[in-house]
Amino acid sequence: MQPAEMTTVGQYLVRRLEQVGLKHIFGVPGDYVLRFFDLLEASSIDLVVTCNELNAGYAADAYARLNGVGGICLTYGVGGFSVFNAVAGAFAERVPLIIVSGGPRNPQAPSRVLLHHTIGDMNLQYKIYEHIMAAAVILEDPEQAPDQIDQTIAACLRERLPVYIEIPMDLVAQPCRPAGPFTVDSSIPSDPEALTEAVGEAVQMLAAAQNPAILAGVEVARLGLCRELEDFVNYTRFPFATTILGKSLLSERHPQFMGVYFGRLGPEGVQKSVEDADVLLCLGALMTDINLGVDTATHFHGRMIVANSDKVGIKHHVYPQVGLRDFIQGLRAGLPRWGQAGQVATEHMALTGRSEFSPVASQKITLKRFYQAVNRWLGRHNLIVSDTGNATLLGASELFLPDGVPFIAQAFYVSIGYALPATLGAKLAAPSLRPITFIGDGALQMTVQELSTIIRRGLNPIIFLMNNDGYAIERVFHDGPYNDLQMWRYSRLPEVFGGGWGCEVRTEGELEDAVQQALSRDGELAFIEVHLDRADYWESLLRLKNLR
Ligand SMILES: Cc1ncc(C[n+]2csc(CCOP(=O)(O)OP(=O)(O)O)c2C)c(N)n1
Ligand SMILES: [Mg+2]
Repeated sequence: MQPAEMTTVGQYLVRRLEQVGLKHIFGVPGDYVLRFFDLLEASSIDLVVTCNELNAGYAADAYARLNGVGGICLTYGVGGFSVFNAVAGAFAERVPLIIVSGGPRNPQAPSRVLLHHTIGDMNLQYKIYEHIMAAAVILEDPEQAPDQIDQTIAACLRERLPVYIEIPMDLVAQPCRPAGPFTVDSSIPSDPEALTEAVGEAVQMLAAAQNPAILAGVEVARLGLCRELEDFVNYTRFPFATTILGKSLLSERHPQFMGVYFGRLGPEGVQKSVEDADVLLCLGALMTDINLGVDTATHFHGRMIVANSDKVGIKHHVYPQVGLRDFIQGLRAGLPRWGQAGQVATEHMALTGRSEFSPVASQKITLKRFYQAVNRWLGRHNLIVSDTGNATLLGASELFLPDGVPFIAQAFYVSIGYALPATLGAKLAAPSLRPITFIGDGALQMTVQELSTIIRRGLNPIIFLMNNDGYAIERVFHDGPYNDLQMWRYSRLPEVFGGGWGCEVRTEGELEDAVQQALSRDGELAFIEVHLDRADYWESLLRLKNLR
């Protein structure tokens, strides 16, 4: 090949990252990755340097949930190991992430000294990551590198899971063939016989059902099947709920929408409607304890059809190799319409609907009324980010969202501290939307530094810091001094980090004023500390505790 037709391994990788749709990548520099960082700086990709790698991971995760794919770039060892928890969360929740790590040197080249950021074994980071990846590779040979890069990125897009590419620092500038066009067939092929049998059995069950219902989950969004699901719901007229991880997949104002199913952790009415179904059709719902409200839904397996991205389980047996898209299309073609249209009383609307709430100025804020208050002014130009905790996920899951408002929460892996860096990633992925973020005081203390990057980039989320003086959700289950936190002067944080506007509120009147201020300051961060009673627990949490 003539030199003019060559590129470098580093440039090849950057080009592929551009081609799959990364407009931003999150990371922290270090010497093993600096040359690659230079290439990113010279590309169309905006390199977002976060305060630490864990935060880069959470930011990229949220970015990927909205953009379809996200990217992280970091140095070896100190960077790679720091981001591990965020990547494990992405793996658990099926988030497509491309992790690019610098490497000390080509592992083929021997060294007689121990290298910094390593503990001796040069393959250790790769070996650890391999377990939480659709594919992982250490690039070693410039001739093979292009194919290895392509195969690894294709696995990310096809399987909607993280992948790991380690690029040794001495390989970045080595010549390789140029990057041509790149397309990935990300459809999941079905075994025709398994598909026909699975559809046949499911149609039979659903056609005979008196009281069927759909439980839709996050894989529908990951696989880009929201339109198909909507059409299916409209056609069948079956009532539907979503899991918490799948919240806002479809319009929450749809007349057949029953609410967000969270088992015992959610509203009793929604729990009853879902669990009373004589056939429950689960579409793209991950069968996790949290999605199912810890332990409630496991006992109706005999009435369940569980279709995931690449298999269908009916009652107690499984059809492998059945793609979700094909299965929904098969059901759509085979099922008669259900007779009883539009009869679902939307439990959800009754709980948090706009009309119910009017603030009482001097009344102390309670959790339940806080989320009702928020619901009055949410609009289509918002996106919701929630952390995990008594004062956050349990309340945010009950918001009655306007159509198309994304809901981002790590609602299965539930690593606290996710929401603040996720706010950064989500805002960069959807710049026209203003994030509304709910974070517990415990969660904030984990990743608070990312306020700095949010301010540095001039982003405008409205962040509610839900201050209940400690790890409330843990207190419910088992209390001890370890659930206490140092009390910070949270509302002063914008000042500490150098921008935005902060305040603290205790009453409904103060909350109303703060929200008006935040809305009028449309172009900057608003940080509102909400003081709550220590013992302001959701009833559902207390119910769950009593059953344990
Ligand atoms: C990274 C991480 N460490 C520990 C936990 C265990 N954990 C779950 S919830 C929680 C407390 C959350 O406290 P806070 O954010 O203040 O929310 P609250 O329940 O008080 O509303 C902890 C420590 C976790 N989920 N993730
Ligand atoms: Mg708390």
